[in-house]
Amino acid sequence: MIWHILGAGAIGQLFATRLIDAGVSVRILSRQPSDYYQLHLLEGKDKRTYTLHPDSIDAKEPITHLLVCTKAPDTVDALLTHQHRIYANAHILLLQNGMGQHEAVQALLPEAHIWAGITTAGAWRSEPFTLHCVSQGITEIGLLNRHNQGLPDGWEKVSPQPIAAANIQLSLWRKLAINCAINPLTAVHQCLNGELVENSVFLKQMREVCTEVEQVLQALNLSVLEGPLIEHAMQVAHQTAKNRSSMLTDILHSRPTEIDFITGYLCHQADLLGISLPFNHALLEKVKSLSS
Ligand code: KPL
Repeated sequence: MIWHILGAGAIGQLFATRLIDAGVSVRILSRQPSDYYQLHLLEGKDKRTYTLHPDSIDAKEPITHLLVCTKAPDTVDALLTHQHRIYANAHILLLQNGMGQHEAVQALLPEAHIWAGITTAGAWRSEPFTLHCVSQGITEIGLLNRHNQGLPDGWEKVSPQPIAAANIQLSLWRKLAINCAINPLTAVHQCLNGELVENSVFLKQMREVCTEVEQVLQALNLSVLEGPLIEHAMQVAHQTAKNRSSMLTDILHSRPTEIDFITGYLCHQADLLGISLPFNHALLEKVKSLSS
């Protein structure tokens, strides 16, 4: 079994190293063909070097296990590039922020096993092949379109072991709710996560976002968190105080953001339910205007 990896940014590279440590063969789907490259992983006082093998676009052998760590908006285009090699019953694991892309992948690959994952692991790259893991985090994985209580092939040996989520939809909503509360506001105010709790104006806005998100969660009968969302969002903003959110990072690098798959997905669900979310709609438009 080989796990191919699509989207070898910091999270893709981190999970490549974890799979290699678990004894699993890994191939990076890359646009720049080369025989192999050395990846340096720095974690606490540890420094380890891994050899990663890219697969060129011309490679022919079928892909049976595919980990997707691209940005949510890039998912479908990235899969289309490799679709001719993807085995009909392949296992596809989407380990990304956001919601909505999962349905698009199911429509594209209707016979595939579609797994979804969320992670709080934190990693960043100081250079393309120098990866710093700042937090091991917790990873949850579950199968979206079939009944299964376990983990995908090879992932039982990954360390730290991911949680096999009994209801991954709930986990996705939990992560989405936190991302709705933090990411767009940090993008609009161009601030670090911690400033959302330190600045009373930003905090008031985060409360407004959370109140609206909770309306949608209640209408969908999803109990994703114990206690109010604002408390969890404040805790995450506090724990990641010095972090620049992924959405702000995208804006600062003039890259497309994941707003359509975070606040956009929330607003779309609210529209279907006939719920109005003025604050989140305004944030959606504001972030779109910043990234256009
Ligand atoms: O997941 C995140 C992100 O930046 O995308 C948070 C939780 C906001 C941490 O930065």
